[in-house]
Amino acid sequence: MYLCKQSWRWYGPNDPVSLDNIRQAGATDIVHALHHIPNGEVWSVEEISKRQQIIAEKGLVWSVVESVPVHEHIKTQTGDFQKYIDNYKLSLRNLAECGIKCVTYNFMPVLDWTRTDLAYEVEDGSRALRFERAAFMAFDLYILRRPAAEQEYTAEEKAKALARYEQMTAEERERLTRNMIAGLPGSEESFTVEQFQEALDRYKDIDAERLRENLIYFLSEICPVADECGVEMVIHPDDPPYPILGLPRILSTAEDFRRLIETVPNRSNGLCLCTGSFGVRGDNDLPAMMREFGDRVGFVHLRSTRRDAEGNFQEDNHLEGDVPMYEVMKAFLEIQQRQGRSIPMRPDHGHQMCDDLNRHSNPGYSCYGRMRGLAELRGLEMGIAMSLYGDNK
Ligand code: CS2
Ligand code: MN
Repeated sequence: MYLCKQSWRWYGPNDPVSLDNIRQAGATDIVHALHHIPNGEVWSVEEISKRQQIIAEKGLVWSVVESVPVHEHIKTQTGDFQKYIDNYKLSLRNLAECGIKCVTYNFMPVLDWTRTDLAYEVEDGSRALRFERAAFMAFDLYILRRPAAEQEYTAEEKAKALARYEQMTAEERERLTRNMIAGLPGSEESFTVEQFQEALDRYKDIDAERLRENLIYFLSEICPVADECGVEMVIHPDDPPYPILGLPRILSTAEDFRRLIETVPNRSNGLCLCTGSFGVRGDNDLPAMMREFGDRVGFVHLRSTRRDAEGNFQEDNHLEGDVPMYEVMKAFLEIQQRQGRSIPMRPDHGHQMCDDLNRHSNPGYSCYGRMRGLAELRGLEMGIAMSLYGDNK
C-alpha cells in the first residue's frame, strides 16, 4: 500500500538541525531550497546537484523544493516580471533534470507567514508560535502607523490595541516589530519599518481580483513548462488565511483553490495542503478539502492550530487543537491509494521543547518539537493503515 513519504524541511548547511538529526528522527525525504541564490535568479543544474549530493551522502533524498520563491515583481506585475518568470521556468527545467519534481511556492504579498510571538510559553513549558490579535493591531496602528489602518478597525478594537500597546515595554515593542517584519527563514525579504510600509504601498492598487489575475498569468506561463517536464507546482495557502495589513489574499479557502484549478486546469497546478494554515479558519473543512482536491495534492504539511473567539491562534501539538488530524490522515491515506503513489508529508513546525529550549532554532523549525510531531503522525498513520487496510507495508 502507499504510505506517506516522511519528509523534513532542512535549511542547508547552517541549519542547527543537521541531516544526521533528521535521519535519526526517521525522515527519509528532504524538503529544501537554495536559499543562497537571490530571489528571481536561476537555480543552475550545478548548484542543485551540489546540494543533492550533500543530502544523498547522508542517505536522504531531496524530493521537494520549498520554495522557489516568487519575486514580488511577478506578484505585482511590475518591473522585470517577465524576466523573472522566464528565470523561474528555467529553474523548473533544471530541477526536473536533476529529478526533483515537486515545487512549493506561495503567492502571499510581501510577507510569508505572520506571527506576533515566536516563543509563547505553553502550560508544559514548551514554546509555540502565536498570533495575538491585539498585539497585531497594536503593531499595525501604533508602530507601523499604516495610514489606512484607522478605518479598518472598530472603535472597540482600536481601544484594545491601544491598551495593549501601552502595556508593552520598549523591548517588547521592538521584539514584536522584529517578529512581524524582520524576515522569517524561508521568506527572502527583511525590512525596516519604513521599507515595510513602502512594500505595502506597492499593493495600493492591487485588490484580490487583480492579484488573482497575476497568479493566473504566472501559472499560465509556468504550468505548460511544468507539465512538459513533469514538475508539480504546489501552492501553499495564505497564513493567516485572511487579509492582513490591507494586503489582498487569494488562497485561503477551498473556493479559492477550486477557482484556481477551474481557470488553470493544467495537470501541474497542484496544492500543498497545509492543515495549520487553512485550519485557522473554522469554515475550512480539512478532511473534505483533502478528499475534494485529492488528485491535486502533491505535498502535505501537517500541523495543528488552536484558535479562540478573539481571533488569536497558536500552534498546538500535532494531534491536538482544532485540526481533526485523525480524519485528515485517513483522507490522506485514501487519496494516496487512489493516486497510486506515496505523497510527501512533513511535520510543519513544532514547539521548542527539551533541548530545543537551550539552543537556537529557526522559528517553528525546532528539532525535538518536530521530532515529536513526526513520531505522533507516523504512529497515527500506522494505526489507521493497520485498522483500515490490515497492512502498513
Ligand atoms: C511554511 C511556509 O510555515 C509554513 O506553513 O510551510 O512558510 C511555506 O514554506 C511557504 O509559505 C511556502 O512558500
Ligand atoms: Mn505550511
